[in-house]
Amino acid sequence: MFSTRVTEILGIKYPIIQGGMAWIADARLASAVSNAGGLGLIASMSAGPDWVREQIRMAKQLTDKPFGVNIMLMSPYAADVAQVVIEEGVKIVTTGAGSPSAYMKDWIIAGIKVCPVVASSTLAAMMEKIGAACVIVEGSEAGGHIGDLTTMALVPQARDKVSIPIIAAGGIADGRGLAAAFILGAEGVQMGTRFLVAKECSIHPNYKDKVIRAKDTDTIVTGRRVGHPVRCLKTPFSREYIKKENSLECANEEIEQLGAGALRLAAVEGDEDKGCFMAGQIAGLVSKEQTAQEIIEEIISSAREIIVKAEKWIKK
Ligand code: TUI
Repeated sequence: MFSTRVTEILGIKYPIIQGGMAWIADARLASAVSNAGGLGLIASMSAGPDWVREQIRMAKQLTDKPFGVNIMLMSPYAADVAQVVIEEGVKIVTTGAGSPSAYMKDWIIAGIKVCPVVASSTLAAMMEKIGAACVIVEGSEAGGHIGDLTTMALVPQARDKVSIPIIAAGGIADGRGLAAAFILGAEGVQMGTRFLVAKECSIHPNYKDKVIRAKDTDTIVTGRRVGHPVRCLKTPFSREYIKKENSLECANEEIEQLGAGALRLAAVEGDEDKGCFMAGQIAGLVSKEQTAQEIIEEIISSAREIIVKAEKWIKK
């Protein structure tokens, strides 16, 4: 056990949540993480409400442990999926890339524990006010769509603004990250990049390979100009994207067009030229494929050891 308010609220053994990665987080990955004692999430961005419903039903077959659904609020299907989670009796919902306020009342009435992802302490406080069970605060080290603040700056500032438990995300991939997050004021962590290389993660082998080979400086942020900053691995595609973003001759529409579908091309096709391989700055630390259970157990035992021995850092 590694009990915190987060494990108690979510009904899980360890305070480790798997990121709801679009086009990536399906029933297979979510159930593996949940079976290992963490919280697995199914991402809803990938397809429409029918796909999500099917994945929820599949996850119910694959695990008897709690799992959740992540709703990407910029998705054209967000409102439909918001309804599907109620119909299917999902117990935990996380949201990203916006405010879930329009759906909160219905979800709370349905008994759903809502954990929004936010990128500022102001929004964290707002989420508490509208009934969030926990808040996931995500620093800009994270992969995918990001805000401006780093995890190091964001977690303690959010801690001072809310009473509900904080789950830290962005730049966390091992026991040191978990221990550090606790010291900053979090009571759980969410990890995406580390779970990209889980054996149960069905992304294309090229994607896993790129994450495993990445070093600390191998991610960049695309999409700042069009207001959708996305952290991904440096590839011919992302370098070209940045070049076009920096070019005055290139219209915003052309830039938006370039990004459309690129995540699917990376995750499903492993397309090295046109794919957008989203990953966090911590990718350099991720060095091998392991089962979700191996990942979680390694992180928990390492964090436990670090926390117990923490006083060694002060000589006197
Ligand atoms: O949502 C994510 N990460 C994502 S979503 C995604 S799919 C996508 N693909 C192409 C372009 C854009 C997205 C890939 N990665 N993380 C959670 C997250 N939420 N990070 C930051 C935020 C956030 C940002 C602003 C949450 C709320 C927010 O509020 C703004 C507002 O509406 O006030």
